[in-house]
Amino acid sequence: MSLTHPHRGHSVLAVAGVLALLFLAGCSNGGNGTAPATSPSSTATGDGPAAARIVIENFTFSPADLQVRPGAKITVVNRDSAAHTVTATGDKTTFDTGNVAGGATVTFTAPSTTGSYSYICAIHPNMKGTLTVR
Ligand SMILES: [Cu+2]
Repeated sequence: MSLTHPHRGHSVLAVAGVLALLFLAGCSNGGNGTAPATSPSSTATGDGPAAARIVIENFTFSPADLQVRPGAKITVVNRDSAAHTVTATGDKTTFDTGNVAGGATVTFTAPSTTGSYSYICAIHPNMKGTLTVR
């Protein structure tokens, strides 16, 4: 009889230890799961320069009308195999990426003056887009 008491005591401690390990494992998993989810949403609520992006695919600018802050950095991703440009119509000095090779990514800086700027691809002038700075 006297041997059962210490045995019981160990069982209780063992169960408590397993529960503690499960609790700790659950905590670390929850932390890892929520951390990546919160960081993209916090950047998305920023001023938008990180999201300013023009994708060229199938000889089309997307989005056709991009809205950015003055002086925002704009990324241009060319998913076609052909080279393209993002060139402001009228005064080309407003912005002009020059040739963006197929598969290449470049950046340019949006004008610091608010307004609506039309642009084309200098190689394929039928490709049209609008950059709105506001
Ligand atoms: Cu083009």
